[in-house]
Amino acid sequence: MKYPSNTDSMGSQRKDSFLWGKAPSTTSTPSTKSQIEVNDQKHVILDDIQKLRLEIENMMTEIQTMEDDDENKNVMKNKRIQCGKKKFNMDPKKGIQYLVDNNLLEWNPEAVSEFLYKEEGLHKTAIGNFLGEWEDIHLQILQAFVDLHEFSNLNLVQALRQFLWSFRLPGEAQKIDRMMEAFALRYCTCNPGVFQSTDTCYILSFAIIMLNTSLHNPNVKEKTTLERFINMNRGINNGGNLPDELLEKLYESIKNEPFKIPEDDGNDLTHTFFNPDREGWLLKEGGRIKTWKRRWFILTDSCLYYFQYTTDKEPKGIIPLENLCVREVEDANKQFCLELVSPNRKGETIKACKTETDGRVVMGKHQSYKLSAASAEERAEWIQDIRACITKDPFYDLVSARKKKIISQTEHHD
Ligand code: 4IP
Repeated sequence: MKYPSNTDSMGSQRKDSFLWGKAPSTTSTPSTKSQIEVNDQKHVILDDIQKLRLEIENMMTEIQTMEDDDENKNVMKNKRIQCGKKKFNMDPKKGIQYLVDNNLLEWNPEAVSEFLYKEEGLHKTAIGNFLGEWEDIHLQILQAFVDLHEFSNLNLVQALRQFLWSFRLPGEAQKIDRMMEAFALRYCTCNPGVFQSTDTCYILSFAIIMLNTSLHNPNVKEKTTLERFINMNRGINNGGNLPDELLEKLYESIKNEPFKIPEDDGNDLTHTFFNPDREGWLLKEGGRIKTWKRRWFILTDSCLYYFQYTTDKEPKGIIPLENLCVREVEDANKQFCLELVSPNRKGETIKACKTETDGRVVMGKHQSYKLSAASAEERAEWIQDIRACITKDPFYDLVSARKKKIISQTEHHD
């Protein structure tokens, strides 16, 4: 930084009269030698003061500029963060990429997981999708994210409540598997000795999630009893049983208070726990009276639910897909038709339920469900997703795989 020079071109010191309030007399001549010395001293001090003044003034200007810049910088930075968050909610990977590119986030598991865990305004569905990616770095981020949860001295239901509130579980079985595996590992690390193995914790966690659906999903008519819950979990502790008191406590906890599930992306999923496998408009032909009705279909939990409006809480009808098959079918009046039929019992009424206009819930009367999609692509996607649902219930598959693993391990030890 350059300061104004305090010496003139002749090298002599400039005298600053301003500081003294009045101009030094140019006519008076010092009468004695000591007076000359005092005057000289006075001028040196004057110069020093002036120098300091200028220095302070310059510094003030500099600080002011810096403050203005900082303010601008902060405003810009906040705007970029907001923009990154919006991008994240639309496309998690792109959002994180944007934040990293703009030096707003470090690209390492700790920094990213902390961002996902603490930052406000992120959609929990987007967090779930990002954490569920299979690349190595995502697995590390998932690990770091789970490690941010403190589960010490919490029972399994309390820990699950915390965990399942911090993001929304994606619908894909493999992603759920990875997340629940990481959860079980973390829970067992925080609470050593509660379970014989992380597999036990994993299986019981699923049993609790399913119990939650059973007890609080209005569409599940047959509610799991405590006795059944205990029976379901026999032998999962590496061949041994978990204490009945523990299971009873967990059961009561879920019964008294369902899991609070994040719903931040506008989807109405109050009737189900996980993301639907597919949802969209389809035309449906009536069972007895063959009129076509436009209905909003949701495919989830191996069932097809249909609603009159997307915002309806109660479905008009539910078609359990168990024992059904789906195929393309031609129709004289409608394009892109697909049909749900019972392959073994042709001509029989399909097991389903519907709500009559007076509100009564009755058995469906369809021998087949004929649906019409908006395009050939949509029809193909519906068929593919329905087939995937019929052949595979991810939760039961995941749990039964773990149970088999435990059984084979115990047999191996015996
Ligand atoms: C009705 O026709 C609707 O298509 C119903 O669909 C359908 O019930 C009825 O089938 C059918 O008779 P109208 O409205 O012209 O009377 P939705 O309930 O979606 O309104 P499904 O069983 O398809 O829900 P049946 O089988 O109840 O007669």
